[in-house]
Parts: sequence; C-alpha cells; structure tokens
Amino acid sequence: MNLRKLQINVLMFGLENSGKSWLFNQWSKHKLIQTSPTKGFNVGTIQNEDVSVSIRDFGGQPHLRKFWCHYLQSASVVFFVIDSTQRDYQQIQDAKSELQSLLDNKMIVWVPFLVLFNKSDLQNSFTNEEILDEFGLALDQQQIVAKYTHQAKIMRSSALQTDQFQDILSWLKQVTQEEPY
Ligand SMILES: Nc1nc2c(ncn2[C@@H]2O[C@H](COP(=O)(O)OP(=O)(O)O)[C@@H](O)[C@H]2O)c(=O)[nH]1
Ligand SMILES: [Mg+2]
Repeated sequence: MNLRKLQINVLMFGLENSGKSWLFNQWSKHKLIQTSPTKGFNVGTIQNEDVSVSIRDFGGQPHLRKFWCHYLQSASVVFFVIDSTQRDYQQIQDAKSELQSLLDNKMIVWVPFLVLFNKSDLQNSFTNEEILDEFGLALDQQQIVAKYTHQAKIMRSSALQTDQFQDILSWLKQVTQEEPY
C-alpha cells in the first residue's frame, strides 16, 4: 500500500434527477442503467497511482436534503450537480438555495466546490448567459465568495462523456494538496 497516497473525500449533492448517480456510475465505470432515486447514498472509490477518491452520491429528494449536513464533517471537496435542462422556476430556486446553504455552512468554510451543470449533451442545456443570469456563476470562475471564499470550478458535465473525470481529477489534486512543492 502506498502510504503517501492522497485521500480525497468527495460529497456529491444536488436536487433529485440532476444526474448525480449517472455521473457516479460513469466515473466509477459502472453501467449506465436506469437509476431509481437514491434513498441514502451510494459510495465508491476511484483509485489511481497517487490518489484515492472516495465519492458519496447522496439522494436529492426534498425530504432527504436535510440529512446532507450530517456528513459535511468528512468532506474534502463538495460536488454540486445541477440539471442544466431544468428551467422550472421553483427547481432553479431550490437548486440555488441548496447550493448557497452548503456554501454558507460553517462546517465546510474552506472546502472547495465543484459545480457541475450536467446533461450538457442535451441541446436545451443552459447557455453561458443563463448560467450567469440564473446562478450568478461563470464557467471559468475559480472561487465562490459566500461567507468565506471557496476555491471553485464551474463546469458543464455529461454522464454520457467517458473521459471527463480526468479533468476533474487534476483539479481535485490541485485543490486538495495542502502545500505546493
Ligand atoms: N442526456 C443525459 N441524461 C442524463 C445525464 N445524467 C442523468 N441523465 C438522466 O437523468 C436521469 C436521472 O439521473 P440520476 O443520475 O438518477 O439523477 P440523481 O437523482 O441526481 O441521482 C437518468 O435516468 C438519465 O435518464 C446526462 O449527463 N445526460
Ligand atoms: Mg441518485
């Protein structure tokens, strides 16, 4: 066992149907089968030579969201997934307020955030302007200022894309390594 292996604990949140479980399955090379709503959470570990990434994919239905905060203590990084084809006003408000309350949570004040605008393979996914107008986020943004400043990456994602996790992995390594050498 490589004792120096970097351990990264990712907690993945987002409203139901945003695509968390599909992303999780794609990244951990499970089959993209029709998923049923996640009740608690799925957990999996993605290993490579120098890093071990544990990902917990939480259920996002309204009655499950209140349990998210119980797990925050173990987070090295938070992923927040948004269905970028969902234009329902209330759904956008709910996604925004759940993201904001995670950003504001004092247990994870310095934790980096990856915000994924998912289902980007679909034609009706949000444009850059919509991402900015609706969520106040820009794709090249590197930090989100809430009560504290979180390092951040804002990107489009698709569970149908096979090689996207490499990009995410490089970012994860960069933001979780305590001291640059
Ligand atoms: N086209 C497309 N469909 C997706 C994508 N991700 C998820 N889906 C669809 O959205 C549904 C809900 O995804 P799921 O991962 O279960 O959402 P969760 O509730 O956030 O875990 C899936 O059954 C897929 O049909 C994506 O990136 N592209
Ligand atoms: Mg799920």
